[in-house]
Order: sequence, then structure tokens, then C-alpha cells
Amino acid sequence: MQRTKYFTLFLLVLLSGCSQKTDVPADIPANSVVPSPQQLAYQQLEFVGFIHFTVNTFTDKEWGYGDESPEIFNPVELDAEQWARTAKAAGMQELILTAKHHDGFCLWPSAYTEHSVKNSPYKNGEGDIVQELVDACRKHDLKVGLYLSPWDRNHPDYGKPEYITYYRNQLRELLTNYGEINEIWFDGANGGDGYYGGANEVRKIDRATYYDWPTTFALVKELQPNIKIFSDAGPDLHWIGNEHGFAGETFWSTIEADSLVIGASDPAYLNTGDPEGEDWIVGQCDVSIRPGWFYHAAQDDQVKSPQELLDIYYKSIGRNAVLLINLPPNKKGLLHANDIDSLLAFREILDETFTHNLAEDATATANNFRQQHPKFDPARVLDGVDSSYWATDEGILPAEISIQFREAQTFDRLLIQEPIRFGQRISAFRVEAKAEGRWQIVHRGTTIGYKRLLRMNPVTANEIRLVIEDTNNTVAISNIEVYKASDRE
Ligand code: FUL
Repeated sequence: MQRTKYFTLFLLVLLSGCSQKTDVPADIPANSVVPSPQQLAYQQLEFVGFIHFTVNTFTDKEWGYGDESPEIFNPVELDAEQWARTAKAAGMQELILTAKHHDGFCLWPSAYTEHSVKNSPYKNGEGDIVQELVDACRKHDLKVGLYLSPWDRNHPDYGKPEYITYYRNQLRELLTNYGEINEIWFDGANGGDGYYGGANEVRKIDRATYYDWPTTFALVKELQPNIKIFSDAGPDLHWIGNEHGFAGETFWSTIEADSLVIGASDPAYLNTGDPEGEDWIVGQCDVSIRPGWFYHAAQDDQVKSPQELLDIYYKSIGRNAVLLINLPPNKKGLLHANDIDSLLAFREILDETFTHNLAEDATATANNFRQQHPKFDPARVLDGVDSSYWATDEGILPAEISIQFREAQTFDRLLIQEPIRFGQRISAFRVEAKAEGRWQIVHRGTTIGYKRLLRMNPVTANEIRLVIEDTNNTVAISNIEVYKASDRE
């Protein structure tokens, strides 16, 4: 009996000793504003695609008036798999289709209108392009997003309460009948002249009240709990304030949602976000690969070059936002070869640049690491593990992390990430490089966020140092990578 007691005591002491040694300290304190798990997963997609396609493709317009006959819609070679294959090969993770653009024509056979594919010659009225897109995306491992224009220049009730019921009925169809939808896209163009069932008049709506968005958002989330709602006011993803695909040089994922109105938000505010903002809304940079959102044969030689797309990449994904590039199919229902060639060349160049991380076998040291615990060791920024991070003790500014290469490296691109599940913190930093024993500043920046890509003139150095000069909470960095750009950039 006595022996058992001593043995138990011995075991307890042993165990408590062990648990002290293996005790992993808590994570750094989170900010009061952090992304939801769904927003975090969306941000990690980084790169998504748009498909603008409707009667406009056949009338050569950007905005249909609403009086287009469904008879004109017949994309005889439509191949949603060609869209999905191209998107996948380009590295996109999702495709968003204009299920309905401002002209009101529906690419699915909605039960609530005659203005749809069901009255077109396409597949003798038996077609459903939303379904085709969904099938192609599932097959090629892409997520699906849908665009349902709030403004409807065809519908007779547009501007009246009845239209809101119609609109919600359509949302119910789209978000019930096609499996999981990852994103719903509400554009901000609202009201103006149109066909409106033959009235041919101007209809203005009150942007702040007409759509009763809170009720619609609740319906959307009820039908698809994990969906992300995009608009220029969020609530999950917001427009970046321009259609060039550029986020601000300084870009916060925090913003004040109360100050945003769909269709009437301040583009400059959307472009920078707000360090004081009390809402987390992921920034999304939309841009078309051509001048127009819809296909126009006259723009076949105005497709953005791989180099233009690269510039956009650095100014969107490289500035803490998500990039959404539009690929408009032509009248046949196919992407044009010029668009595919440019997009895939862009991908090839990106892969050339970002394949060989020059810091892979480097070592890292810092002026401080939290509790001197291995969990927060500076080496965490080099371990290739998404969830790990280097962090300092409270109040350490400037916080400095140095990376020592085994031998001198020539580089001109840097990738830096914050562990944003704890919020976005850094507001001022600089990068220094040490060559022949002397430190020189090679870059000064403001925000980092989920991902910051820096471009600089080529530097040859044995060591680089990231100096964080200002932050709203404990300093933490999850990842640093160093690259030499492809000559084709
Ligand atoms: C805007 C629309 O007016 C354009 O036609 C396009 O769809 C763009 C992505 O959103 O609000």
C-alpha cells in the first residue's frame, strides 16, 4: 500500500515535471478585430477568376438595356470546362459567373422570369450555364461564385418592393439548387434608365434603403452558411475602389462597415482600409484581362500582357488583397486564344520567380523572441509552416529579425506575411541588406497583412534584416521568403 502511494507520488512529480517542459505557451494576444475562419480561408485562395457572359456578348455592349431578345443568345461551342481548365492552369482557385448582369438575362432557367436561357436557342432552351459552370468547377477543383446584379433593366417591377421579392427568389434558386457556392457578388451599379418591361424610363432607387440588404444577407447566410458576400460594403469581402486591380500601397483589412453603402462607398477609403476600423473585410481587386468586362472582338489585340498582369499581381495579392481577373468568353462561348496565352505566360513567369526561395536554408536571429520559447523562435519565419510564427515580447519596438544566407545571394523580391488570424498589426517597416559589412536600407513600407510582396532593384547581400518600426500590438511574422525575379518579368 505504502509502496503504491510513493509510486503514485513519484509518477505525479514526474508528470508535472514533463508537463512543465512541454508546456507550450499561449499564442500572442489577438487584436479585437480578426478575420472569421471563412474569411481567412478565402484570403488564402489569393487568386480567383470572373466570367462575364450574357446577351452583351452578342450585342457587343458592356451594359445591356434590358430589351435584348433571348433569341440572340446562342453560344454554340460553349465549353465551361475550357474556362475551368484555363483558370486552374493559371492558379485561380474559384470562378465567379455573371448569372445575371444588369440587363436581367438569366444564364439559368429561373422559374421567376421568361427572360432567360430557357427561351433562347441555346440547347433548344434546355441549357443551364450556371449548372455547366458548377460541374466544370467541381471537376477541376475550383470553388464557385455567382454574380447576381441587383440592378435589373429588364424587370417590370424594378424600383418597386415586388422586385425585391423577385430578387430574393432568384437568390434562393441559385443558393439552393447548385450545391456549395463559395461567394456571391453584389455589384454596386444601381438604377438608371432601362427597358423595365417596356416602360423605357429612368428608375432611381434609394441605395441606402431600397434593397434592405440586411434581410437579403441573412437569407444568403441561411442558405449557404459558409458563403462570402462581396459588395463595396462587405460584409465579408469588399471592392478595392477601382477596376484596375490595385490595392492601396497601404492596405488594412480592417475598415468601418458602418461608413460603407453598397453603390455609394468612398473608393479612396475602400482602397486603403482603416487601421482604426472595427470590422474585418477582405479586400478584393477586380480587373478584366481586356478593356471591357464583356468580350468584344475589337479588343482582341488589347488583352493585357503577362507583364501588365504581373504588375497587377504585385499590387493586389502583393498588397494584402485577393485578385479577381475577368476572362470574358466570346460569342461561341469560348475564351479567346490571346487571353489564354497571356494568362498562362503570366503564370509561367510567376512560377519562375517564386519557385526558388533563396532563404530556404538560411538562418534567422532576432533582437527578441517571446519568452525565449522555441514556439516563437525567429526560425519560424523560414520553416514553411503556415501556422508558425516569430513573435516578440510585449512592447519591443523596433523589432528586428535578421536572415543570414549561407553565401551571398542576389535578390529583388521579398515575400512577408503576418499571422493575420491574430489581426493585422504592422504599420511601418523597413528592409535592410548587409553587403561587404555595411547595412543599407533597400525598402521602406507600411502595411504587411496576409501577404506583402516587395519589388526592389537587385541587391547582393549576405544578410537581410526586417525592422518593424510600428505596430498596434505585439510584433509577429509568420513567413519571409526571398527571390530573384524571372528575366521575363
Ligand atoms: C460593375 C458592373 O457595372 C460592370 O459591368 C462589371 O460587372 C463590374 C465587375 O461591376 O459594377
